[in-house]
Amino acid sequence: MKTIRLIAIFLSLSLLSLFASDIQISKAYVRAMPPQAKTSAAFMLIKNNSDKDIYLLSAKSNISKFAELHNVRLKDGMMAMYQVPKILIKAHSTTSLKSGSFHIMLISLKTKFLKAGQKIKLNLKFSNTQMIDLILPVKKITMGHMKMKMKNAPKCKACNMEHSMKNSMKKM
Ligand SMILES: [Cu+2]
Repeated sequence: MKTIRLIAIFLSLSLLSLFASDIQISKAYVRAMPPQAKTSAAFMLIKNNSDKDIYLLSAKSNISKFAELHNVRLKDGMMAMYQVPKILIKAHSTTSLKSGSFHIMLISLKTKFLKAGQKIKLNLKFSNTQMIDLILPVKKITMGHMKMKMKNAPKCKACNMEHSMKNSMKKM
């Protein structure tokens, strides 16, 4: 009984500390890549529990030389990604890092084969001085928008998949 009560206290304390932190990360993962791939990307939901806007300023990973903050835009009919200096997480809102939108680009992979089931480390730095260390699972992306692909659809450089322009436009 005593143990159970202790566990209960511990759980409620850790819940408290979760709610106390301004930034909360959920559904984080890294995209599995075929052997010899040089890049991958990390996706997640970033929630801002505070009354102030907070920016994600930088990322670092143990499996790549560089980790850049990226977004995606339509350029000359092609999905092109570009580096951004920071990613805004508005007060009391959630910013979604997802395929076809903001993402953390892992460049110059140190591992030869980033496959599903592996775990990688990611460190995130925010403008409120919060630092978050994450252990992310590597997952295969099975995307809904694969079903929506059209013939001759341009390849999205961020996710390396084809998706229909209509679908891409909606995401911009
Ligand atoms: Cu990118």
